[in-house]
Amino acid sequence: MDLIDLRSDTLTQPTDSMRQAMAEAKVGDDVFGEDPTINKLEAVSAKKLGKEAALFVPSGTMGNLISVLTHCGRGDEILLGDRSHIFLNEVGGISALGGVHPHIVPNNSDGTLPLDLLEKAIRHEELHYPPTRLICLENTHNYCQGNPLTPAYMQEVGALARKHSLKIHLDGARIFNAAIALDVDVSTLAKDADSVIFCLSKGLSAPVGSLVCGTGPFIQTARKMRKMVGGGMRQAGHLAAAGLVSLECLVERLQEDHQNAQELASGLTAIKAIDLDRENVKTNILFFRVNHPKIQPDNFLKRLEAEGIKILLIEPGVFRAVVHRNISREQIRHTVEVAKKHLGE
Ligand code: TLP
Repeated sequence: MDLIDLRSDTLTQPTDSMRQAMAEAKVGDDVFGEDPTINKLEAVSAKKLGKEAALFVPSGTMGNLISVLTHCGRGDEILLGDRSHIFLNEVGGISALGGVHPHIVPNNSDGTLPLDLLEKAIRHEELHYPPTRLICLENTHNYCQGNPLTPAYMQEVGALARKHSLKIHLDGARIFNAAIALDVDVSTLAKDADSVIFCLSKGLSAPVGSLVCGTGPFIQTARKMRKMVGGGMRQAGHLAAAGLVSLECLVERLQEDHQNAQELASGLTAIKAIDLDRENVKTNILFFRVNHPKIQPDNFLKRLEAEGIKILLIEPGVFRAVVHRNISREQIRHTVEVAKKHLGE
């Protein structure tokens, strides 16, 4: 059996039709705004997300950074979850490069931020305080087991933001997974956010790329920020061509990944030594712990690797497995069998 790589959905390989579209793409210099394939991807993305405009960027990390830089100036404060990707996994870029102060609010286990704590965290005008400008949310919420935030929750945060004249940025790296899981249009999830990023390079299988979406003026400034951080690409239409295939052909199939994640969750939950919150597996991401008297987490990882299965030990004692297009139902079943072999029934 081929390697079963469950470390991330970023590992998806491009499809044959993507490779063909990349080879045949009409391209131009995007810094001059002259790459027709990028222009098309930006227009399609903006329309899908229900925003006026969009900007193609190399990565989700850069998309989030550019969005925060566009909303905030040096010394401004943003509110974000203590489990959010921007806070945990983006090298502190918003502070290091933007001088933006992160004010963290503890995430609920479903990835939401408690509204009362969020409101309490908003600063009033006072000599000693940095001004609060922005609330950042994440959908699906990676470190909260890929949980999708609902339109109702987005609306509540939207109302809170408007009440306090704050903006909302949504890290929607996996927003299409959220839309599929909740059976809503992606634009419904984006509606209350002033800016949204989404990634093509995760479950949607494109090799590279993310989009920042927002109002026309926001994207105009974001384009300048992209240039500033060195993200102005040239004939990147070859990459955008793959992204168009993602959006046209690979969104609906995310459902398959969610079903396979259910199968994996149900198989792993049946193993006594595995502690997994099965009810809260809603998309393609599973988190679990292994409580075995003789097998320590590092050792479990090594045993799986020796059998051609890779997962991540994402924090001490906590494993993450992410299901994606290059993982078949048969590989899911095999993974469960291998886990059983080592941990017992
Ligand atoms: N997440 C990666 C790792 O960085 C953890 C993964 O394997 O899940 N927002 C969210 C919610 C993400 O999960 C990620 C990537 C990003 C932003 C950043 O995207 P890239 O990798 O394109 O910079």
